[in-house]
Amino acid sequence: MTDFFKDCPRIAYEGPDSPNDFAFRHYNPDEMVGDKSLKDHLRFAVAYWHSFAWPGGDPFGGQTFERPWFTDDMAGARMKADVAFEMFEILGAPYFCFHDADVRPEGATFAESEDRLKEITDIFASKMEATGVKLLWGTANLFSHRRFMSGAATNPDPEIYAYAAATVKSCMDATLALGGENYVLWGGREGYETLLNTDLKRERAQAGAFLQRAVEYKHKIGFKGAILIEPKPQEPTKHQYDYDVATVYGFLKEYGLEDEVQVNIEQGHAILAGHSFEHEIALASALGIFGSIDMNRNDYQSGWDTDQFPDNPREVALAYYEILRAGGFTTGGTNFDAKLRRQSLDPADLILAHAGAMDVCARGLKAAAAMLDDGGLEAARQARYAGWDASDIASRDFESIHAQVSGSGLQPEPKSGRQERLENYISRFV
Ligand code: 3MF
Ligand code: MG
Repeated sequence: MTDFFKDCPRIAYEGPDSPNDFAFRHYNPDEMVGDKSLKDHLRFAVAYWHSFAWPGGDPFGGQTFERPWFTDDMAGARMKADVAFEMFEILGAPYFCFHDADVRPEGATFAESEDRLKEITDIFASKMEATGVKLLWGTANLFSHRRFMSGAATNPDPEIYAYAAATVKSCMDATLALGGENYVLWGGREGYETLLNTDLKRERAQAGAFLQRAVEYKHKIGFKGAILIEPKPQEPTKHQYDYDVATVYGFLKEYGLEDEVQVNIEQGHAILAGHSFEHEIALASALGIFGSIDMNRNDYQSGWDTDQFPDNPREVALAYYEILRAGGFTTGGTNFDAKLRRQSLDPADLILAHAGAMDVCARGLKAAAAMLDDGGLEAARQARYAGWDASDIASRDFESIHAQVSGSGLQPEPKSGRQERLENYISRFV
């Protein structure tokens, strides 16, 4: 037991009127919504990197957080694991997610880094056993170290591709060993800064080969979880190859992977791509590649990836509406890929940020379930397309349609899309 969270009690559900900061007002994990508890609907995960590894820097200044485990040695990594699991328990968070680089200091060689990862994986395994906390997904950090500055799979140097492939193998092994339910590939620096030095066609082919090899390896070791790509349009590189859900789908089709790989959709990345979160979720589910979400918003004015905790129940409700409409999560869940503001120094800030976010998500999910149950949006949508139910027009050729239209004096009348009425409908539930 560390004393890091000594002033933070375990968070329990106390109902919407509780004045206690350290309480859930809307997230009652055991509350049934339809045939599942809120805990099983939402499948919350804490992101190890932002909560325990990020020092609080921004482009104008470095570390603001002083954490006793920021020592860059294995003693620090072990203390970090202790604190992380203490936080999971305070929150009652059922899952966590991590990159290799979040949990162990970099070794002098690949082999040393991997040994260190194995040591921490063993520690995680016993803590998971003791607490019941599970791994939503594992992943490899293929973007922070300088070796990856020009990309990992898409690097102009095949030795970097090799280093990245070996790293993904070791992280998939760790994810399998911990019973992880997904494995995520975010294309950290898979993109380019300038076409002047870039062979775009070759780099895309490298990324395709890399993903095919990752899928092969997953099957070889019997990993039953989903492989998820996380789209993002830019930042860190100017042009990221995994721009958005539609782009990723085209890429998966090109490499024959559309039945093998799904997407982890982040709200902030959707915003950066000029989409709403619910658009990206709805598109992924329409294409059959919806997997999981990173539930963290961006600042709407700055245009940066600010990774903030969700605070808007209406926005969240529209996202969960699309998820519930698609049948809910299977292997996926709600990962808070969110960080504190750099002035939020207190250990309690970490707890309260997550507790508040869990409450916002619970409100959103309950509103979404109530809307789906009420059926108002689905009825309006069905009515809008009702003409198609009895129409064979899309299977007919243009000449026969032309003959019919020109001969019949057809004068179609436009009908209202009723957007404001539907927006008012949403307000009844949120
Ligand atoms: C960057 C992200 C990433 C991914 C993570 C998964 C560092 O904008 O969202 O967080 O979620 O790397 O591999
Ligand atoms: Mg993310």
